Amino acid sequence: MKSRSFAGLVILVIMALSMFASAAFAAEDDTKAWQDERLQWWNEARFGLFIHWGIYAVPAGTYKGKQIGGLGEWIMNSAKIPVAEYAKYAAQFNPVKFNAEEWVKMAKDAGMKYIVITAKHHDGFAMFPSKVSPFNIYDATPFKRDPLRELSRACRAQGMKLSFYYSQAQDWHHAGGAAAGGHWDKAQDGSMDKYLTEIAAPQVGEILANYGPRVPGVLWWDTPMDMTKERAEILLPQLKLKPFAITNNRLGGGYAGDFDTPEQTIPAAGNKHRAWETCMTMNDTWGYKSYDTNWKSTTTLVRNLVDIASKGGNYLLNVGPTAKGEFPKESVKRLKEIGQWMEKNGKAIHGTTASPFANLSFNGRCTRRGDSLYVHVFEWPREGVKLSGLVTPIGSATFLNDGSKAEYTRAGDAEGAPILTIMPPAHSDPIDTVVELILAGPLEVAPAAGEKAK
Ligand code: FHN
Repeated sequence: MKSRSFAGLVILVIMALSMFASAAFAAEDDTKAWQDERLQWWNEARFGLFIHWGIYAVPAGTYKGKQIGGLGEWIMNSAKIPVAEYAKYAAQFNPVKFNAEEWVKMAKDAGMKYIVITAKHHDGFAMFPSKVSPFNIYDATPFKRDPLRELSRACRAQGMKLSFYYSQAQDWHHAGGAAAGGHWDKAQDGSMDKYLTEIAAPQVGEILANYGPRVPGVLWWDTPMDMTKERAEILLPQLKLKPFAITNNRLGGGYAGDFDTPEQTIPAAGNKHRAWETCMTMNDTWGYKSYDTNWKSTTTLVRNLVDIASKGGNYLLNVGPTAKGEFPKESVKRLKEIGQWMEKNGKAIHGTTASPFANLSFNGRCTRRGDSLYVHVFEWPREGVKLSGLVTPIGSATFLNDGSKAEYTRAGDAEGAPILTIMPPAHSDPIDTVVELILAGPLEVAPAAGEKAK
């Protein structure tokens, strides 16, 4: 065979194979087994950092001298700021204090295993150099850097998964983008299909293609306003670039994605059939607002994480950095304190699954990893905590905060159901003292106290 026709054949074969490869990952061909594989690292992570960062950090909640109600990142919509006027904040956005290594380290030290950052929020501003629209951090600000690239390098170096949030439907800058409450500036009017085809889809392509083979770990869609099945299908082909990227349930058009996203709330019970992640602010806003001081305590944040893990979910906790590129000091403090708790107790969170007990008689939670149980006690009764229904004998019981052995007794209640009493520790942790129970056999829980564990 002549070399030119051989080369032609090779190209044809490669083209055919690549067509087959991408067709193989079409959404409708996805399988439960692939989904489980995709979700494996995410399920083990249990704890991630959400970062809402954009030019809305410049006004930081104040427009024309007035404090604007609502979320910081919504200021353009809430104050009905004209498109051209809002765009001027870009020129003032110069986050010279931004340090990707420090951000990633703060997340890592807090025990977080992944970061989800806003690549583009509803204001339409891309936090990466985009060839699709000049309204981006490289072309429109004096900063001239790509925070997503810097974060992807820092995450790779520190073993953190990097993920991207992308507001696919709402876009208050580009013509045709959706806007809650309707457009307020003629510049916003236009065809949504055109916007999706010419701005959103290619930008999604950019963030999927440009940051390394494993980035993004998650593609986090948001507010599927006016998204139909046909419109979702304008974006979906881009996912073939990263078939193992996990997606959430906010694409719209009937696409369920890989996990559900309760927002600012923790469901009363977990969901055995669907992965889920509670996203939550540390104060009341996602994007930075200089005067939002309603901070949750570290105790609340840790107990939220424990509550969520005990129901088999993930906690995505938000930080809204300033326009200078710093985490608010209140967030830094809380991340540090969470990290101090996680340093000792992280094994009771990472890689755990939901509690096998339907109910607990004390103020606390239970998480499980295989044949180990982690009993989280928020408040110790003097007479100890009683765990009823655990049939399996115990090999060892240890307090994770100081490594000391826990004293316990076993008895049966009037109906003969087993009751384990664990006595209070010498050093309790006011946030949550964890007792690690290593079981002497496969976990068995009496059905009366919970569902029979498999
Ligand atoms: O409108 C957004 C909001 O600004 C923020 O990004 C949250 C995070 O989940 N999502 C939307 C509201 O559901």
